[in-house]
Amino acid sequence: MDTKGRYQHLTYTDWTVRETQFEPDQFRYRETVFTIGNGYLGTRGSFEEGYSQASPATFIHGVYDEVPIVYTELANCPDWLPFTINIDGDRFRLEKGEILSYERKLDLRQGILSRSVRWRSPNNQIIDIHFERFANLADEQVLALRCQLTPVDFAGAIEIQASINGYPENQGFNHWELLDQGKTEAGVWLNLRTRSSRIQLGIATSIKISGAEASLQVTSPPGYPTLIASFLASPGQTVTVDKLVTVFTSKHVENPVATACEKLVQLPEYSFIIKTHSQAWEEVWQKSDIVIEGDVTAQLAVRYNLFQLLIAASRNNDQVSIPAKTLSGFGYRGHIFWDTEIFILPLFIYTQPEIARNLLTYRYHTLPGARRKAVHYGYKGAMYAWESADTGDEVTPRWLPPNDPYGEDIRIWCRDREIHISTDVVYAVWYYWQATNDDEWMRDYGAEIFLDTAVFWSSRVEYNTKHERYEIREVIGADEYHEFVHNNAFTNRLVQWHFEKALYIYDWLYKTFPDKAIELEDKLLLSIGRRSRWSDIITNIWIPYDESTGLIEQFEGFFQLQDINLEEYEPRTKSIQAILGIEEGNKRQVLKQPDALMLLYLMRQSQEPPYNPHTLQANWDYYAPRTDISYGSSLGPAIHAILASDLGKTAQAYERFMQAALVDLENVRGNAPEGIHGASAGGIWQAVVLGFGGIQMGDSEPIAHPHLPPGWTRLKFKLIWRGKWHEFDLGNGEWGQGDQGAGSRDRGNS
Ligand code: IFM
Repeated sequence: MDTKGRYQHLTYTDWTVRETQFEPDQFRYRETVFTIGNGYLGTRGSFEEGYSQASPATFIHGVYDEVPIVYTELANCPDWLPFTINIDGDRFRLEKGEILSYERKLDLRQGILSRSVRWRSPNNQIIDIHFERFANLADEQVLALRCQLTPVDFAGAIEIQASINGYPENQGFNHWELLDQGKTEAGVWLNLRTRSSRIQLGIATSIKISGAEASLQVTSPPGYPTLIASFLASPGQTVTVDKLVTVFTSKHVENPVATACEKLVQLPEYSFIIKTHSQAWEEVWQKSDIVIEGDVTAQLAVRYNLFQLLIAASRNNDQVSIPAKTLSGFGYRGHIFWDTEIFILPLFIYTQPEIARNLLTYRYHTLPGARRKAVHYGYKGAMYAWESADTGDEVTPRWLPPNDPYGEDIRIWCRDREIHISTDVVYAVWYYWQATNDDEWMRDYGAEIFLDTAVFWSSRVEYNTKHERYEIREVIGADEYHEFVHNNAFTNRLVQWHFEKALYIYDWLYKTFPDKAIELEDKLLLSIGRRSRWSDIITNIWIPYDESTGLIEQFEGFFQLQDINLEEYEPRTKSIQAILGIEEGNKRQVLKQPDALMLLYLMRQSQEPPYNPHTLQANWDYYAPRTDISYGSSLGPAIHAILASDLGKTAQAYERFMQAALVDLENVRGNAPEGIHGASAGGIWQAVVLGFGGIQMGDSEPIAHPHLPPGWTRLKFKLIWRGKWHEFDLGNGEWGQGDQGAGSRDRGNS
């Protein structure tokens, strides 16, 4: 903390995030920032020695367990980090003794978190301590932690304890029951099971000491198996302790504890594991890296956001998806939203399509849950959950307690009304297919998702006989400040688009895979009558849009609401909803996040109506000033950055972009402790590639129309389009010339 009570900012180089002071007040936010992972699990950046302010967590994809109110949540798994150091009776803790130097560093290129501390113990002995840890990207059930200890000015006895903590908590609730624990020649192990979902987890650990003769012991208090090593060290002598961990669950193997123990015995040396891990990262970055020259903060922040998504996406499991807070925090309980399909998927579709396919196949596996939801609400087909977890059933809480202890519980309507999710999913299915030409996947998975959600919409859309038009009533659009609206333009236009593409896919399937078409026709009851209703809806659904002015009315009656001037509320630190209350917010023309503009953004990709530069300008002018962009949803700023950039609004575009890019690194919204803002991170990829890089997917290949922020001298990235890689190496020219591409030094495609 400095003299004004502000915390010390992190420092950035191209590939590293550095913390140069220990800041006890920033514990939980920095734990989020220093999250590591490997697509199988994520581990928050808690310190090995443990602190009462800490909120350590390891989340493994798919390990959900029941919980009151929110139905199910990702269970915090046993903590593999505990590692204590005792020097001559003094236990190493940063708030005791004296910190003589300190640095914590996340190396994004290699996915390694490290910490170097020179510490004077209360007994006045100085020691250098270096920790490093990683979740192996090359072998995902393997975790590694190294601790190097070098006495500076003393010779003496050091004892270390390396443990597994079998009592992890989800904010006070422990999901695990201890089944058994034990030791083998290699190390110690724990066997646990989640209380309701009955998922078994086996975890085993070993230590290896080099640089000193050590005596080893095992102690096994229930649920906390521990390996203890004692040794003597003298000034300048470095002793290295390697703690290796293996972790399996019954979601993947039959006998997790046996598999964890067998795997532990077979593990190679730490140095070999880290080498294969780094190689795996090199391959990932080869595909997904973005190089920015001329702006080191933007460079690092972009890589940081990509890193957090790359560690959150499963490479080997198509039954799971990416939660809104990735695998990095307790926020939203590990539930999956439209954040994945609309915000995060493009990074994967265009740089690692096999991961995008996994993420979309999760939606195929959760169709049964979506069908149950449709039945529950009295509709047909598949109605996706606003918040989804392992089965696809709706897990949005119905009620949430207020912050005020005397307040009323708050009804959460998103589960009932925020139904655009069903089309958000197919939007991503469509673009995955366009980018990959993966006809087999479309035949086996995508088509069923597309068509059964169309069946849902066909039962949800209502015909208004008075106005002779189709309508969708009682919804929440993308803007969640208005919770009960009719004919939300965003929803209605996307549903129209959904039917257009569903009919196209149906015809394609019939021509290309007639057997599959017949199978789905029977399974989903796709009669001619049903399909002709789809065509009728396409022609006659009402989209509140004035072609003469280009202005979209967010929903029926929006323009009649009380207007607002957001500047009158400045300076502030809270959202408009927190200031006005839910009811009052509902009555004003104020948005939590882009809605009509979100529709234009989604249609911008294919330049379909109502997208055109004129409507974009008209709607920007109207809606941007009425959007609570800094305090509303974190999903907004990246989208505003792209649209502002399209409109030549240089300063605003960059400001919004950085607001999104630093949302977690600098805790811009104050809620980074709850976990990484996954959608915002995905929006960052889109802002750089589709926004500043101006990539348009033409019919044959992607083309850049760059308009880089001032100061960016180079922007370089790769995309894979229909099986062929395209490299873009763009330079800066005039800012804000739309898609003139001035100054581009696109070195062509290869
Ligand atoms: O999906 C979002 C929503 O759009 C705004 N509220 C938070 C959700 C999860 O990120």
